[in-house]
Amino acid sequence: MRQAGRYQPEYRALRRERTLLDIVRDPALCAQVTVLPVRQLGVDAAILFSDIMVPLGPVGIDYTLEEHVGPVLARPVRDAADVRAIGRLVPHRDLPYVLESVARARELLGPTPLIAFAGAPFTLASYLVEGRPSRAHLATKGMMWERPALFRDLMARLADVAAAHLAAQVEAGAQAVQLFDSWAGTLSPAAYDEFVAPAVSAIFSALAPLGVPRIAFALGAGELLRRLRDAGADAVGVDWRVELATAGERVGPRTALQGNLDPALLLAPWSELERAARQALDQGVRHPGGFVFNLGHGVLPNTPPEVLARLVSLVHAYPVPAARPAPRAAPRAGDEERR
Ligand code: 1CP
Repeated sequence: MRQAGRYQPEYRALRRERTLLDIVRDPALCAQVTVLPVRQLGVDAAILFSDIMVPLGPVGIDYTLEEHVGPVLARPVRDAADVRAIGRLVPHRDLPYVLESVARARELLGPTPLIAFAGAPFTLASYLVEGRPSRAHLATKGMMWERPALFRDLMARLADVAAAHLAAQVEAGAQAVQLFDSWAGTLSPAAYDEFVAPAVSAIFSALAPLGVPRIAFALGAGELLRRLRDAGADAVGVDWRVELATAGERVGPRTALQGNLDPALLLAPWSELERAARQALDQGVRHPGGFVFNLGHGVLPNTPPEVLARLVSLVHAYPVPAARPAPRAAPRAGDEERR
């Protein structure tokens, strides 16, 4: 989830001098910002400091990240000419600073893994078509229903951008990828299947040969968990609207779970936070597909960093039951002779 950000006094101080995109374009600084939460909180992995909009500038989208708002476009993507103007991403040419940041962060992190991320096609499309953050995504859904072929073209172009961006980050050293489909939960399952799942599958298929874990996160998308698995996710992010035990039943034993603490609990009395964290751990560690303790969405800006650090210690102190021996693999041809 978002690990670096406004809850950190150091980040706020840095942002008084530099914009978010200044930080992203300065690999030495970006690597430091990426590593800071690992050093301060003791979390077990870093996520590269960036934003889902970063690969869209080079493919022709003119946007700004507005203070306290988010991505705002100079001109929303509304018609066929706008969609066709979205080009292909060539990461080594277009985003050399991101690849350099990955390499530098890896050097600073030592054995701690680095997660690369990208925005998923529907979530990116919602910023592009609405032109700014939106709750109802009406213009985006409007394009989907009124101009389905155009919308599918948009999804396919954004899938190409995300796949190229993620693959290049893995080649530069990232050890896992996370696809953020923050707004897919606003879709009906039928609309997701028809318009979005093919694009998400294309991304995960393109990444399969790289052999890194592929994590899919969608907010408010309990009904989509199985679909994220079917699109090729090795792990699914779960938010607090679905219990981890239920999420585990939905995805089955071969897909890992990640989540699912409500970030608002970090502002609650410690006893409440502890109770909810233990409940997540109790359920998560029983899931045979594996479990990554995490928040159900990004850290809220008014979160006290020391509460996050205390939560990390609680998770690390939790007694994880010894892994059950893996079921015996079926004998393979040739096993008999070797015995
Ligand atoms: O270090 C890290 O943890 C990486 C931080 C990170 C991530 C994972 C940032 C920096 N952005 C993102 C991804 C991102 N960006 C998502 C997907 C994850 C999620 O659902 O939270 C989304 C939807 C965005 C778009 C975006 N960028 C918003 C949300 C707007 C909305 O629709 O509500 C905002 C506010 C931004 C700006 C931004 N990006 C990142 C930060 C820390 C900030 C805010 C603070 C700042 O401007 O410095």
